[in-house]
Amino acid sequence: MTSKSRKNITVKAFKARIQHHLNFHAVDLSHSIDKKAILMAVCSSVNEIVFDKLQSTNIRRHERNSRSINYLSLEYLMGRMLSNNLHNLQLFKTAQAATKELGFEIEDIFEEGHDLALGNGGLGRLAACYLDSLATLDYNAMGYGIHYEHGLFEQQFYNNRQIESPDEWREYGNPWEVCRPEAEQEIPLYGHVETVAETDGTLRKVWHPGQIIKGVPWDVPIVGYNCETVNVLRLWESRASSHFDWEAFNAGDYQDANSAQTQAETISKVLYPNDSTAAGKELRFIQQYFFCACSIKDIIRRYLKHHDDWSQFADKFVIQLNDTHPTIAILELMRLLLDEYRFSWDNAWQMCKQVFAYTNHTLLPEALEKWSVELFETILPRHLEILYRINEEFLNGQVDKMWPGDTAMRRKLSLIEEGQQKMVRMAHLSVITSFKVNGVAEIHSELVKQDLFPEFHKLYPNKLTNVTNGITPRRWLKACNPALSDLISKKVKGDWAKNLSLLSTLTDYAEDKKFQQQFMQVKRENKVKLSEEIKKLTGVSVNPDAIFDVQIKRLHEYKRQHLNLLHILALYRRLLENPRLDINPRVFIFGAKAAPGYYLAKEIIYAINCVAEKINNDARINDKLKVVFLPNYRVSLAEKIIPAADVSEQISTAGKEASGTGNMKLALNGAVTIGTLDGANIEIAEEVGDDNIFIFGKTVDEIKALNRQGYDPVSIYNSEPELKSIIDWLDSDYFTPGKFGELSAITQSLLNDGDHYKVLADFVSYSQAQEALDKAYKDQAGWAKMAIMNTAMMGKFTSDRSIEDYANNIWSLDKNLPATQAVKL
Ligand code: Z57
Repeated sequence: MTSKSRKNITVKAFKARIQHHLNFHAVDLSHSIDKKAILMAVCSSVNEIVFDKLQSTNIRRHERNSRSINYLSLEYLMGRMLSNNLHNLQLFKTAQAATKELGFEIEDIFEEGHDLALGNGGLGRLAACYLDSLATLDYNAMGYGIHYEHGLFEQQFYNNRQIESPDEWREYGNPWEVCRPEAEQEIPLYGHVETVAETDGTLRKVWHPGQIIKGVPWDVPIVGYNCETVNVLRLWESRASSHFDWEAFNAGDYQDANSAQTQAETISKVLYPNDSTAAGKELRFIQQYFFCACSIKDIIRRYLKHHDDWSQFADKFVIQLNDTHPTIAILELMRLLLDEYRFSWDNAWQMCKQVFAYTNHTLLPEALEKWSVELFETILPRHLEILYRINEEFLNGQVDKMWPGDTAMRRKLSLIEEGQQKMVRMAHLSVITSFKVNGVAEIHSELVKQDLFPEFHKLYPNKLTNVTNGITPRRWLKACNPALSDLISKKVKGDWAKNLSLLSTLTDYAEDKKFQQQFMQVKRENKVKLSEEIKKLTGVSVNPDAIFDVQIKRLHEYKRQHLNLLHILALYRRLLENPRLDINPRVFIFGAKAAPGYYLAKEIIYAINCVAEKINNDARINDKLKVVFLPNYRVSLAEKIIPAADVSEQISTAGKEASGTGNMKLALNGAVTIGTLDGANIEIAEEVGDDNIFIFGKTVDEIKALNRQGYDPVSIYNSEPELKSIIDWLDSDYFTPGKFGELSAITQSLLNDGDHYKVLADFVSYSQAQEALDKAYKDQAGWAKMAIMNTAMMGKFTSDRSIEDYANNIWSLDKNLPATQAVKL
């Protein structure tokens, strides 16, 4: 099929295809069609086009032999696929009309789809946005990850507490993947290393693994927006290999054979639910190695299919490490080059230094991965030997040259941390090997240079750099907010979803009364829709004319959902003291999952739910305040909340949020940010201007100064009467009748445990910014102008810009020809 006939596919033809697939799924068309069946039939109809495009993309790629970017990530938070694929294929309206003729609203069909939740939060969603942009910009890109049987857990609330249950995303099959048995891999684990003397006297290392696991690839097609490209996300599933103990099986020892299989399948069973903390579990380490080894072997297989020597390898492949999670890929490439392909040490090391680049996503010490030497020794003995040699050459070479005889410096920079238990520092290995290391927002990248890796920055002055994160405007505006998209398209000429900076023409209308009214009318319609969803999910009725104030992100102390909670309590208290207090009605909307093992995060959820219950049922405050915590926050829920948000809460302790990306999504949809000078908030403020954002709180330097002076939260508690009474209130049984001290874990962390994230230090400033915001909302035209300016000035934060930054400054990708000039097939 040519691109022309694709574009012209009629409603009639598309409907016929859906019917064909319904037939194929043996659905009796004389009866009412089940929603799941129609979903599957629509997906199959779309897939006919998608896989056809995938084929021609592959042929084009092969002909051009272009350089490829290989993105290694433990997480991909894809969300639902159908709506996005329809938009990217320009098929949305056609599919909408075709399904309508079959008696369905397309939105209802989308609701039947399950999120692909193979990630935790920002890092995983960033990977998904980058895949969208890589395809849209027609870069030769491949994503590699794990085909988890269970993605991020589902969350419910029971008695105000979080309950987790397993994510069953493949329960009824996943239409968006295809198995590729021809590319499966065998992965060794455990065992020992033998030194063998060759006939010429040289020594060779042979790893005799104790176990072999099979990696089965599943390919998810990634459809570019309004272009010919379809790339692939390749996800590895673990299975018992054919080297599996059939002897034991045949000898009747079925139990043993079966348990080996169970063990093998355990590797890709479940995603670790921690965000910004290292799990430190043996199975997690094996997951990392398993997927890196599969991916590196697949990359080599793809290269050797078209080349008969290694001379072009570093020209044709660049490998991006998404955080330190895939760092072990470095040692696996070294091992294969040395032991399988018989490279000299120097040649193998040169090769590795040319192909890897690393993105750092956090400064939090608890997230910086370390694995015990002991674990390496048991599971990857050969990799440990290679690591030791890299370390030796690094310390005796570069480190000794820069800091001769400085043993303290050697200890500090070594790949091995000495101590009770020797640990391998994965970030150090990534930094010394990679040709570029980037942070994810300007301030974060500066802190990486100045505070996290100052010595590495001195050793390699051109290595550390910045690429500010971005989000795809296809999912995060065009698909999730059709009403605003239509309004924008009336004013903005050209394909703004492909060139987001075009939105800046909206600044011309920021003070246009009619446009302001239309813009706020769209916002109100979105708020009405969200109100219905809130009612459905929580039973709480909210007023669409209230301010919708949104904090949606993982639950973490550094993100300070409890600072938001303290301010809600302040408002509640003020209203009880003066029921006629002149504030805008406000609905506080939370969405957040807590890692199951993160005690305080779960206590914060519990506290917010308890306070919400009290406030929502208190007739004295005349519905001026509502608090809702929406359960099971995930990509598809974000797509409903974001278009309806008036206020975006981005209130992390300065220096702690590497970038944030939810901040960008909310601003793009016309929410006004209240935030600290942290992560990408700083760059958002630069774009929208100080008049269109509410900035509060201590700066990074002020937080550092506080730490130097010695921070004393108790003195703040004692000197701020309102804050004191709120904290005491939370400590009483007011929100948990009859149960005293039920919420004291939080107050203790603030008062007795040092208030690590400076909640009390920022409270007064936050409360003042909230007052200014409330006042600003009363000026309807002024608020509309701010909201419009936010949408208009988000051009910088498209993930297309981020990907062009990576392509130009890190990956050196050749710009592919526009698809219209592509070789006709
Ligand atoms: C994660 O979601 C992030 C960093 C991590 O180290 C891990 Br583990 C998970 C987040 C940051 O916290 C955000 O600030 C950032 O925007 C996001 O990664 C994408 O870079």
